[in-house]
Amino acid sequence: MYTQAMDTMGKDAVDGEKTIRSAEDMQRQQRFDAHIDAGDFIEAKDWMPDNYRKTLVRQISQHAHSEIVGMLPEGNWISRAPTLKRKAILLAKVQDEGGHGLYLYAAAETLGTSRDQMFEALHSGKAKYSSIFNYPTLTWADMGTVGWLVDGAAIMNQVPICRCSYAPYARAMIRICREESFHQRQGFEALLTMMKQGTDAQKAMVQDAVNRWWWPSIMMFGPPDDQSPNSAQSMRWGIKRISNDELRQKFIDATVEQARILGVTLPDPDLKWNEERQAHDFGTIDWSEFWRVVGGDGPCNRERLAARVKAWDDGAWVRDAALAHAARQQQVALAA
Ligand code: BYC
Repeated sequence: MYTQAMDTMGKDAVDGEKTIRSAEDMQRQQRFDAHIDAGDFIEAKDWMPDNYRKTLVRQISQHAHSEIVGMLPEGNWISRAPTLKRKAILLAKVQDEGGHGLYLYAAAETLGTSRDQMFEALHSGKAKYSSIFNYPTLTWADMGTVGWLVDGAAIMNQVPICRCSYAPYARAMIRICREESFHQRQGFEALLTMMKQGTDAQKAMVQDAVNRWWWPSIMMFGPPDDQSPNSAQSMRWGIKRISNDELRQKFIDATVEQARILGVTLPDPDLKWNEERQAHDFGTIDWSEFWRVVGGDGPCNRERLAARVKAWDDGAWVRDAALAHAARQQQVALAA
């Protein structure tokens, strides 16, 4: 029930192209390939291969679920934010994440999948969402750290998706990235305040949060390229523009300097500049932890899914009322 181990909505998408059945199909396929090769965008009304569609539904729906589940660890702190200003910022951020989920569900719907199908996949435990949201937010410093590292990793991963070949996804990502950029900065600023003006206990709280979030954040980019079954085809289709490992490296390189400004230590003794590579070397990532969390056995997988299912069940009366109201409005319009 709680596993993220598969997403039936498009799992077979990665196994190659659908068999081409007719000369007309072949022409469409050639036109599609030519568009992709030219770097053109594909719109919802355009013909596309089944597996391209399924891969997009898989990725976009997982992305939407991540935004919605991602509201939970932060929502936990709205009532406990230390000042009114921090509460207002956090509230706005969590609302933004809800909005991102909606843009993304809407983008996935353009591919012919209903929102109910996507929710059903999430609630039944079939669909994946980002591993990062299965970790607990234990202190207020976690809020700043999630903004700085988690939103920072999200932006690094998502900016290239603004150039994804599927136009409705790319358009949604442009707005999302602008907002994520604000989220990352507010997280960094919250930590900077604690590190520069805080007590020793507050500084220790920040360091502890960074120690706990660093490795899960660099796992967010997904498995290493040579163990990423979807990458080659998604890169060929222009869905992914930059590989998991390249993005992870860019994130690490950008974050080291920010950590220095904050005055925190990143918890990796092997992290050091490599002059030859012009990049940072870093320690071994515990991929068994990543796969355990993705497989449903992280610290908070059960709690997160139970919270989503409860929210869905508790909201049933709102959906029923909205449908009843819409039906009545339609009756009134017909009678007029
Ligand atoms: N967690 O072949 P790969 C946010 C799965 S929202 C869980 O490399 P792909 C934010 C992957 O799905 C963050 N599962 O896959 C929100 C695949 O399994 P399936 C979410 C992961 O798709 C609120 C298998 O591992 N961002 O940042 O080529 C507040 C093999 O991987 C993860 C997005 O969703 C993971 N971390 O590449 C703050 C961005 N990584 O599906 C922040 C859009 C991999 O074959 N998505 N898996 O069963 C992507 O860019 C790509 O889907 C990924 C994975 C880079 C994540």
